[in-house]
This record gives sequence, structure tokens and C-alpha cells, in this order.
Amino acid sequence: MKQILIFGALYASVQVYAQGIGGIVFKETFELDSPTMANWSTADLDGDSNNWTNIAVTPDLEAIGFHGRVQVSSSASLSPDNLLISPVFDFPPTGNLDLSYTIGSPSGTPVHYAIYILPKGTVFTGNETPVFEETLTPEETIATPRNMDISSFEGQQGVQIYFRHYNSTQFQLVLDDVLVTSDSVNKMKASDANNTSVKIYPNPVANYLNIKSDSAVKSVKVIDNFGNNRNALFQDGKIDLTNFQPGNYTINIETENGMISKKIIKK
Ligand SMILES: [Ca+2]
Ligand SMILES: [Ca+2]
Repeated sequence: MKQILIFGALYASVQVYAQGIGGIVFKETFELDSPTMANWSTADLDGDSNNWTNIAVTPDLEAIGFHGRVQVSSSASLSPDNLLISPVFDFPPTGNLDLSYTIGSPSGTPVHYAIYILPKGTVFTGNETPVFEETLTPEETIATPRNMDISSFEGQQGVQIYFRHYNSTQFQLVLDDVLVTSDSVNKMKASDANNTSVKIYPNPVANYLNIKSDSAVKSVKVIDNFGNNRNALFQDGKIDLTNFQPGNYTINIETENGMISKKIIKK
């Protein structure tokens, strides 16, 4: 039986930014003194009674670089489907929004997760389109910082961020230090953080997808509709998609200035 567990006031709106001023839009440390901690909720979609929980790091988590308190999604069945849902908050109307967090797993790979940004009150079905998803590589099972541009959500009122540990054959996912910023405290220059600094073409694509980026591309991942990380050759600024089935794919491009996610259609 599926069960939705709600902790705290799910729809309590949290106003943590000064409108029109750059800075911190939302911050969560998952520590006991965090004022927003009580407003997170979880949903155990696979119904195995294992879910996201807030814990003080254990020695195995300390060993992979986590400190203090963290959120851990666990599963007994090795087929987790656990949702962690942020408090409701508003994105400021302007200003290069940036989402960062730290992610990892003590249980090895492949650990898969997705992030959704949805209007408050959404009845989650699993068919929503993630803003980002990935399967961690063996090197990324340690506490790994992630940083991505979410400026397309500028001005949206009453939204929640969902972290979904699913489609994964590993039983633990660890999350800490969720931070949404605008403009001034952004770690990147605005021009670099903006989506336009990475261009992909053609889209739809037949064989080779070109990637043009202002900053050096560190890695490229191609994720299919089922959330699987597909091996694709990235060479000379091109991804070879010749042997891919037609359909929708997500391209996650990690540059020196952060992670950018793009949707493409393979013809
Ligand atoms: Ca579960
Ligand atoms: Ca923490």
C-alpha cells in the first residue's frame, strides 16, 4: 500500500528572501537548528516503509565527506522510490537562479535520482518532467557538490523542490546543504550561469549533437526517458547519437561553472 507521510506544515509558505535583492532564496542545512527543517515532507512511493530520514552522519557517511546532519533515503528492496519535498517558497522575479546541493551514496553505484520543481499541491504521479536527473558515477559516490542554473523558474510563486531517489539499484542516497540563490551570492558570474552560455544544436538531432560552451565542458551524460544513463561518445564538441533510438533524451552537461540540463529529441 502506498502511503504519504506528511511531516510538518506542507503548505506553510517560507519567505526567506528579500524581494528584488539578490541573495539566498532558500537554504536548508538539515541541522537541528534549521528553521525550515520542520516544513519538509516525504512520500514513500514504493511503500516499503523505508524513506528519507534525517540523521546525524554515521562513520560510513563521515568517511565519504558528509558532516553534521543529512537526509538519507534508504530502501530494503533495492528498488527505492522515495520523495523528499521542500517547503513551499517563491522564486524572485529576476536574477539568475541557481540550485546547489551535496549528494552521494555510501552504497556504491548505480545510484539514480531526479529533481523536480513543481507548483505546491501537485499530486505527484511520477510522470512529471524532472529539471535534472542523473546516475552517480563511482567517483561521485563521495559527497559531491552539484550546481545548476534554474533561471527558467524566475518569478514562479508557491513552488516546491522534490528530490526523488528511484530507478536505482542501490539502497542509499545522501543529501545535504540545499541552497537556492539569485544574482549576488551566485558562485558563478551571471553570464556563465545563464543557460545561453551552453548551446546545443541541431535539435531535433539526427546523428551528431554539437555542444558549444563558454566554459570548458568537464563531462556529458545522456539520460533516456527511463532515467538510464546511456553511454555516448563525446568528442570534438559533439555527442555521437547515431545508434540511439528515436525519442526524448536529457543531456546533462557539466562545465567548469556548473551543471546544465537540456532536453533533446533524437529523430
Ligand atoms: Ca520506500
Ligand atoms: Ca547538514
